[in-house]
Amino acid sequence: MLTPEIKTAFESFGVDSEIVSVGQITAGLINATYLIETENKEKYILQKINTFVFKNPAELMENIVGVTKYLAENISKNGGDPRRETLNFVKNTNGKYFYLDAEGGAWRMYIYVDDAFTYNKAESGATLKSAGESFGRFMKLLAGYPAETLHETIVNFHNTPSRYQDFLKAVEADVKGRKAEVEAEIKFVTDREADTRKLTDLLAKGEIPLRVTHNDTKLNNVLFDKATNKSICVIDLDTIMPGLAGYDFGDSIRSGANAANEDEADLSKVFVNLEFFENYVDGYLSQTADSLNDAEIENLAFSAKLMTFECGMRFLTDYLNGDVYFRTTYPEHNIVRARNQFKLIEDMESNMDKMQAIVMKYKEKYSK
Ligand code: GN1
Ligand code: MG
Repeated sequence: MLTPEIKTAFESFGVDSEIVSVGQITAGLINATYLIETENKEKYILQKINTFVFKNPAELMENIVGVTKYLAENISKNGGDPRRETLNFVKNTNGKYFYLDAEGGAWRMYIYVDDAFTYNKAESGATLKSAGESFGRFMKLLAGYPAETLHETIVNFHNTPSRYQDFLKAVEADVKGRKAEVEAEIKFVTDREADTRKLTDLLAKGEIPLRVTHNDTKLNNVLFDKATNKSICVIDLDTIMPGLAGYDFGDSIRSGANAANEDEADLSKVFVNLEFFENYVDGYLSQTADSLNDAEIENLAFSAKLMTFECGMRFLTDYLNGDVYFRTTYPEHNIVRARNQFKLIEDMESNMDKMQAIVMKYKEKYSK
């Protein structure tokens, strides 16, 4: 599917080889992603950045290029392979790391990490453990990064109280007349309003710190090696910003410890897989137990519930707004996703004591 706009965008990066094939990767819900193979066998990922979601591609790419260069240096110092363990972006012939097309579309390109794959749904606990290690290591590697130089690519991205206000506005506006059919889901959200403030209150009181976080840690944002089945690196770096450890931990659990895909419509298949949860906690705390404070660790299990709540509420908000944010492939897609997340929350609520005990077990194991 080589369109003229893909060809022009690719050529603007000055690669000295012709395109032989283009495939679209549809796992992500925001940007348009293409795998480009060239005559000289090099493969690239070319992405059209969603500028409805990311208003300032220049600042976004400044964050990403800064962070990936920093990671590459540290990976090399530690004897790793920066061509596999982080993304490597290609400079455009305009001297920047992105290209603006005639319609104002913003494009960027990085070298494809070959012999790798992603999971939309985990198949074994080992996958979760490996993903937990990767996201834990990512946070640890970025502990020394100058956080004040990072731009806020989406303002209030994980500010759950502010997301709750957006939800209330969508209910009030009801632009698509869908409110009447989702009264039960609306009540599910308003019943849990008090939860929305818990982490932001702890931050305001200084009990948990801001860190450099990834903020979009769903399982399919980790690359796994085809040969070893181990995680190689984390991708989808658009939302790297100062954030809370719980955001990254929680969003991974929301996606990776769900026994089903996030858009599974059969809710009997949706529940928290406690074995997967334990494996992720093990991998994550093996890397981070020493750097996180007690309040951060004590709120990890709650963060899993909060991130599931926030995401479900965002799906419901988007459904009410007429599906303007997340990529959907059928009209009920967003409400199916919201119901799925709400079912997962109910299951987490009944298992919260067990989840908390698991976190405390690994805190004990890995704290020095
Ligand atoms: C989006 O880009 P992607 O598909 O990895 C979204 C996340 C949601 C996720 C739900 C920038 O992630 O916040 O949790 O969909 N990213 C953005 O699947 O909004
Ligand atoms: Mg993604």
